[in-house]
Amino acid sequence: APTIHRADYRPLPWTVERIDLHFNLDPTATVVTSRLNCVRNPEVEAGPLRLWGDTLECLLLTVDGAEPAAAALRELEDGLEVDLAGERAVVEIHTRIDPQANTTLSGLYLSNGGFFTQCEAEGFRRITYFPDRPDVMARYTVTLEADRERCPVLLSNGNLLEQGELPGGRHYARWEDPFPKPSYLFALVAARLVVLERKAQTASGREVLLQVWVEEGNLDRAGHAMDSLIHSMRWDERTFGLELDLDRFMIVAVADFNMGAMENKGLNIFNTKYVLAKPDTATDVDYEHIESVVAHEYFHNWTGNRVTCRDWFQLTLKEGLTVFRDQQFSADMLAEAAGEEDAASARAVKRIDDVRVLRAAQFPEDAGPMAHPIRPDSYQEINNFYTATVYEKGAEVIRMLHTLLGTEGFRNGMDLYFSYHDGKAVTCDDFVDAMAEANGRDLDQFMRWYAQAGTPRLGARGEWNAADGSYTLRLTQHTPPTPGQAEKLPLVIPVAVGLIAPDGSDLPLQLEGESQPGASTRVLELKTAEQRFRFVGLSAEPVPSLLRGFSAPVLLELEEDDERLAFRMAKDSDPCNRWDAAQRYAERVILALAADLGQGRAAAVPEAFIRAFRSLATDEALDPAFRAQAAALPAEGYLLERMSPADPAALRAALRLLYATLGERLAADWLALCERLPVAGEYRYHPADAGRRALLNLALRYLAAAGNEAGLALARQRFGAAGNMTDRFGALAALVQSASPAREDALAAFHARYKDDALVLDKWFSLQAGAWRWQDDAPGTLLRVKALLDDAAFSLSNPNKVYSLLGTFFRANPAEFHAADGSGHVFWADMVIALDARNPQVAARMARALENWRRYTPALQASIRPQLERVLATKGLSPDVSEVIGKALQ
Ligand code: B3K
Ligand code: ZN
Repeated sequence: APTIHRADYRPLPWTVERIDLHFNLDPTATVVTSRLNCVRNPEVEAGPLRLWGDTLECLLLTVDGAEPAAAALRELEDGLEVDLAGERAVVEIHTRIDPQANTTLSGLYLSNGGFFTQCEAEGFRRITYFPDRPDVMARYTVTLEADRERCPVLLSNGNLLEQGELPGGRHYARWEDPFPKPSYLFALVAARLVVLERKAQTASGREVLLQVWVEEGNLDRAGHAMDSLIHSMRWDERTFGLELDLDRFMIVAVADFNMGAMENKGLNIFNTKYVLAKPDTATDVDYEHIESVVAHEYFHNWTGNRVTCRDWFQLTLKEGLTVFRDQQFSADMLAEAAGEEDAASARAVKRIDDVRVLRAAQFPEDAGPMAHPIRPDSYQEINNFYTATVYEKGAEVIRMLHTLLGTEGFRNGMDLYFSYHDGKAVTCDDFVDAMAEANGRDLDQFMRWYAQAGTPRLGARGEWNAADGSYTLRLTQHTPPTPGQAEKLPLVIPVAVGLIAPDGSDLPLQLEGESQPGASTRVLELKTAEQRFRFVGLSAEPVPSLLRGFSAPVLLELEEDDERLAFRMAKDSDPCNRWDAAQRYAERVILALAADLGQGRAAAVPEAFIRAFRSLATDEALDPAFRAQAAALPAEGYLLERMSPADPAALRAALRLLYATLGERLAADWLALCERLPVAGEYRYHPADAGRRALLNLALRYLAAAGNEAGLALARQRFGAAGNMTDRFGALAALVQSASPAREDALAAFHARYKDDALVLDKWFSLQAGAWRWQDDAPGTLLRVKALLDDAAFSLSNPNKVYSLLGTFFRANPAEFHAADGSGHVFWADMVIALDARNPQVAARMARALENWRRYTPALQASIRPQLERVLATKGLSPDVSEVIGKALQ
């Protein structure tokens, strides 16, 4: 596939002011009529109207009512070109499409008999010919016509103008969106659905209608999404002064969906996974995700829709910013629920979640063949760039701006951004310029965060001068080379620092040249390759606590011995760094165990680590949610990244040993926790309760891993008696991740209970795909995964099923996936090829599971390479998969 470059962006000579769409919906032959009011862009050199189209059958095209001369209409590989005269023209196009044959879930497709659309990034061109670029913002009117039986509900963006009956059992609805929008935000839904609705008032007193549309039988699972929507509205009004701009806001749940959700103007379409929840079917984590995805899509209404991206290279303009906004929202929701006393801990727990995702998903991406800046310079397939880098690292970049400018400065920058760019399609520079102008700051060097790929290394060394009570912190930075970027320039890195006294208290910080000490955490700005900061007036040698709150998306390289890590685990006043000290200590222990076990040497968990771990996990002064974070080991994906060469089998052996040791040595503590933590009364989604459930389930997990009889009995008992999914699933997960034969009965009982519930079955598939081997002679997980492919509830056509079974196996079970006989790699290639024929986006996601293959042991590389080559040689391979594999093999 050809490579598209950011530098090649040119505005189009013709844009569209209004579009009038008419859909005659039919499962196999939908006719789309489109009338475009085209306007010449006076600022651009004259040229034809460019229309993109993909898998369309063109029935008719007229310009101002007449068919154009043959020479004025040219067919291109990916669409059409039409010569237009003058300043304005009306172009009418009729196309026929086949929604039923559309298995890509991009464009117009069928799910459970209903019609749904997904247009971002380039799905609209699969519906009709159009200048399908985000910088073409048009006003839409849409008429939907469909069979009344099959599709009693007809929805599109904006406001409903009219609806009525038609002959032949058909009916219609006409919608109008008052705001100009790019085509990627178009949506329609025509299906058999029921609605939960509420009226709400906006801050300025306008009444708005809020709707959550779901399939019949799911109304009792729509309440949490509705509550989340209302909370999101209130938060955006309060935090950024941003109000809902439409009279009606709809969320629709659909079972077949490539991603989490989509922010179409006024008509958000969601994967059912991020809408439906009731205590019996959804875990605390599901509730949390629903709240944050609903918020994310709602926040896009301003950051993405009102102000959109000029081109797809600017994707992080809306995604990084909107992820940052949803992270802040979730932290505020948690803090509010926790109450004043526990608010800081609640925020830290959320921040730790964010950091975990970044380290487990984004750091490996940034170290592999797909590494790219948050604003990429080129791509072959834009759908491959909805990445952890664009989203999560993008959010970290926005967070650094927030840190550097302060809450008020950031808000002023946002206000200025909207005042300049509302209704426009803009670039990341426009955003940062507004921040700079509103704050009177020069952010030119900061822009390098948008341009450079790779995880920067932050080096730190402290020097204590007892004679004058000063401590000099020497900070260095260095970003390793990434594909296409050998040299990197120094970044602006905000480093939040604290200095801890020997008794564990924070020392007041006074930099050389300052007249008096200030706060106990302050943000240093590292701007060059190396910089020194001298703290004065100290009475004793401090222990530095760096990057508090994870103030920058970097890898901190600081030499700390075990005692110092244990000290910070126990004393650091910054909860994120307390957690991080525990992670670093665990990482060190695990990698040492893996090295020993990999070499066939005897290995044992150091006593000092067990002691430090135990004090933290059992510290009753700490909130259970935080202890659950502190007691959870670093993600396997992150650890593999820290291992050279990556040896999944040795890593797994180390983790098994560590789980079993911690389970056994702390058995009495875990059992005591299981007595103390159960939440009485009816289930409610509340962070305090969720924290207790999380810690209890983790305790069960350690006990089960150790084969502790009392623990296993408790897991069985809690599984049987559970009153909600969090308890039931937690107990089941503990059983599945153990050598206990009880896991099979429990899995069967779980299946029997939920056999008709697609979302719960996803959990059942995923648990089995993620299962470790707890006995060396047990059959490999691959056998189970293969058998589950034939399960009646499984389907390669449903992304949720693919992600649960195959995604979990390929991405979250490295030791089983990379079994030494190479069977996992052959299976991976078979699956990627099979998926690619149906749904390239889903296939590409699975394909990415092997992109970092060069980091593995030589034996694994030798087994992986032929499979990569086999996939690449497949006839008709999509650009999606071919970009991923091509880059992996480069
Ligand atoms: N903007 C969509 C993602 C679309 C992905 C297209 N392959 C969801 C979101 O980020 O909110
Ligand atoms: Zn988004």
